[in-house]
Amino acid sequence: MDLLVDEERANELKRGSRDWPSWDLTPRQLCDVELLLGGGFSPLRGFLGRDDYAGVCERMRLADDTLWPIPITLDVPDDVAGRLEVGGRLALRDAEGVMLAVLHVEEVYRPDRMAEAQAVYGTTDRTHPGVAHLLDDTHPNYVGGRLEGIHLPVHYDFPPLRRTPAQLRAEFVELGWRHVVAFQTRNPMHRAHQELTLRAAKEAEANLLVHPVTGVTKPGDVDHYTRVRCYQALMPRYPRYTALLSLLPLAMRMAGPREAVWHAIIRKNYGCTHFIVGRDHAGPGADGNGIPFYGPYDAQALLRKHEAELGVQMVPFRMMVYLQDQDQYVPEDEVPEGSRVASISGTELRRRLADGRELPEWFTFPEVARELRRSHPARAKQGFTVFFTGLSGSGKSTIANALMVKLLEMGGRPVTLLDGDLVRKHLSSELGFSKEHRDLNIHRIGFVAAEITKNGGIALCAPIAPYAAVRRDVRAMVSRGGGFTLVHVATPLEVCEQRDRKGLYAKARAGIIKEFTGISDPYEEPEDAEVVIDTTTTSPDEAAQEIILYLERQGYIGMTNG
Ligand code: PPS
Repeated sequence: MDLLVDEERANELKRGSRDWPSWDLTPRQLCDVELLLGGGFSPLRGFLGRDDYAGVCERMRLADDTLWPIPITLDVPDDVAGRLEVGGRLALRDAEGVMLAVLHVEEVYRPDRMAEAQAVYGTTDRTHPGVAHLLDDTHPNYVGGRLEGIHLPVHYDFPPLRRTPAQLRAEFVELGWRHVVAFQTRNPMHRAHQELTLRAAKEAEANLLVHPVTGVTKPGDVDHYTRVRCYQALMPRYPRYTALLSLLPLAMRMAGPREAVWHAIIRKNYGCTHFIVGRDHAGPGADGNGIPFYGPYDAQALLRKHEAELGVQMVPFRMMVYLQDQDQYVPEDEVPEGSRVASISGTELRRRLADGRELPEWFTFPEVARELRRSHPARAKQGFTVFFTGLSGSGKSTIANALMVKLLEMGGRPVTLLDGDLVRKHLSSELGFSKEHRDLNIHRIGFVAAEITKNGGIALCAPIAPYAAVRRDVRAMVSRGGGFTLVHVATPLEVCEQRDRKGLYAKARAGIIKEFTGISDPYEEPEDAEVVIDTTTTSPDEAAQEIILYLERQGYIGMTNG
């Protein structure tokens, strides 16, 4: 299928679109539209209507019996569904409002998403990311209908590596590749993957297509920019002219066995004759009780049943393990008895990356490790936030200032101080001290701190931040891009009030200032602070030193800094 129309028809559709309802596609829907328009989802010509949808859920087949394992549906909210008419059109636009395609509305229906989850994923457990997305993040109406494509979504990254199915098929012809084995991946490729793909190509007597997913993968995966640089670094490890790297803008569902069948169909559309299925293909991992959603070789079993009908040959693989004495990777069922084997799990790898620890050469090629390290620098090079919380007059600003000076003296990273008073002047001047306003104020501080941290700087924040929930939000926001340390300046209220540097406590007691923290407004003591300081007994210098020592122990400052 090629659903893109010619220029004349595209202009006609653009003119007509003035009177049609519009829908801005979500990132996942954008991926689906790209694969539909380019023919990656052939033989589909659009989003599934009710009969096809029911067939796919119940028996993995479209209404006309064609094998198709994953529902490709367009979900929209009630207000959009309410404006649709059967026989009408819906303009599908990207995030900037550019019309990519027109949907000829054939059906609008409300799916039973619980039943869909059970049928497609075999579970309604929300720890499965595909199920969580379906039940919590999809709109309640599906719109079925044929698509006319105006143009494909635009990608500004890695243009030479992006090919439509037709382009890739033409390239195989030009290269004289008659047999092509595709390798699907959503992770960086290490030595085990390289060995596996090389063996697969030899076994199938085929050339190799490294075909990583760059659309939507599992939450928490290494970002696709880093991964693609890793694949580019790895490609010269294959014998010359035998392997090709191309990107697949797919939104994965993590549906294990059904997804393996789907992946094989997609690769056939891209011109491949063989498809590698390893251990736990497209598996979402384990549920809340540690039990895997799918058996390690369920995907191989399901594809095995359908490969003849599909006309794609599966190349099954066991897990690859490292033989220490031979310095070699072999499938786990070929390990000679008594040999010493080694492996690093995905979790362990993520931990090593986060901690800035070494990735051994037996595990990954140094050129790949270098790319991973560039986007996951050692802690001493990552940004971090130190977030102070405590009553007014507890000493937050004084300690934050002392800490800032010490960090500037050390050098190496830019430091920004987001002091309570400063923030209220520049970022939150319109806000008061209601819970709602305080939360908004802390969210703003958190947003700025997260940006600074993500970009490798140090943010020191010193608001009162009396509410635990919003402090937790900030921790989560900042931690995505670097370190977060909560410092509770726990100077008791009596001491703060006795000092009353700004005369505010006297005013609060007299009722002149309302909603004053500790007097007429709550302060929720943190239970998750990494450092607790009481300035009754600790000087600002000692307090700053204590935080420096903590940061050193955590690896954020140290020998490699500066
Ligand atoms: S919050 O709750 O985190 O949004 O507060 P913050 O932005 O840190 O602002 C606290 C400073 O504002 C002054 N101030 C008050 N504090 C608490 N309650 C009330 N009602 C209030 N009104 C004014 C006070 O000087 C705080 O500064 P610090 O440095 O904490 O003493």
